[in-house]
Amino acid sequence: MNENYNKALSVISHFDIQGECTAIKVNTQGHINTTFVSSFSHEGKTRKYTHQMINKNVFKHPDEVMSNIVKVTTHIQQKVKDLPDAEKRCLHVIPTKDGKSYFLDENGEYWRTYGFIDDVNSFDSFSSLESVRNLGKAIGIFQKQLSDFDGAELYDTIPHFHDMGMRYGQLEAALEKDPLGRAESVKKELDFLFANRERGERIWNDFASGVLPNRVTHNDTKMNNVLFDKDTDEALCVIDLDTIMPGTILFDTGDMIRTACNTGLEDEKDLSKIGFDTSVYEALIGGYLSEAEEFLTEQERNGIKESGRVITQIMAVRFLTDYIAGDVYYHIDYPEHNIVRCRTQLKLIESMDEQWDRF
Ligand code: ADP
Ligand code: GN1
Ligand code: MG
Repeated sequence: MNENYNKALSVISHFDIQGECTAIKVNTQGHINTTFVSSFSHEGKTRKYTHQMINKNVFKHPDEVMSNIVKVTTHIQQKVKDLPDAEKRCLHVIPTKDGKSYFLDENGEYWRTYGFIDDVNSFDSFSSLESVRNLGKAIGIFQKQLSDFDGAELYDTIPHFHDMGMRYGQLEAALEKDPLGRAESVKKELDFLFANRERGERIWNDFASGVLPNRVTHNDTKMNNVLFDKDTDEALCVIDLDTIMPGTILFDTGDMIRTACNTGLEDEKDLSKIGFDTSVYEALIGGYLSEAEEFLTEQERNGIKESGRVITQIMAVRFLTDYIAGDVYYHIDYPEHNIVRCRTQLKLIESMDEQWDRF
């Protein structure tokens, strides 16, 4: 990280920011990009910025990611411009000094800068039923804001991102190689996942066949990708826009359910702390429907409950794949991190299944 830190210092000077940089901190909350927060002092005022080195292993065309983000944020900024705290309700891309949305450094790394949204919280697990209701509402609002955005203008930044069949294919390919000999130790997890494969593939198949409408979706609506007002708990801003692409709204309901309704953290080692909280689910979906009910089709409405199970399953498949492949995709803090994450997802599904008739 230190190496990247020094790199950040030199890269920041290429962005169109006034004043003098007084501090840089690292943010380790995301699993994908490398994120820094800087403070700048200018004419007696301090302003903060978020700088990110875009993960090129994950996003093969960072320029296309930035093209999507500029279009989408410009669109949303128009929608929120008359609301209080408008500047906190959408990310703002800070251009480079020569007017580009990213800076390409001498090592071929792509960097971007956003205005830092301050006085907000970002949660890794739910804090109150009210905040969860607000999360659901924010995702509904986000989908509505993009309902008149033409998906054909967007690049597919990760093609087939939520294609369960493709994800199982990646798992099989990793098993075939098994570079660290880890497959032997995860038989139980594999048995469960392969037994559930067909059920897990249905949402993608309904999306691909047109049964589910094709809309512009976020595709990574985990709880810490939403910023909450520190004082009012309102969910102000949906961030992490790298995967905005055409999709079904069920990808987004699914990931908010997966992350918000878990009684424990995504990487909790003590599985007794992991469970599906049905009262959180009711609050979350109540908040979501208060915004989204008006535009959902019957198929979408009926798929919401299943979407939480499916997105939890796809994450179990993806974490397990990365564990077997040798931790090549997600940031990890220790060698078992990905299998720990996979197991929490499987425990969450077990808990959903036990209570399936109660929510
Ligand atoms: P990743 O793709 O690695 O998840 P994110 O874009 O989600 O990266 O950023 C990581 C974390 O940084 C977020 O969870 C959030 O806490 C924080 N963050 C990112 N952008 C901003 C911003 N503009 N203002 C405040 N915090 C931010
Ligand atoms: C990644 O970028 P981040 O940490 O918000 C991943 C999501 C997963 C999530 C699991 C581009 O999200 O798909 O659901 O980790 N993003 C990408 O925590 O793969
Ligand atoms: Mg994120």
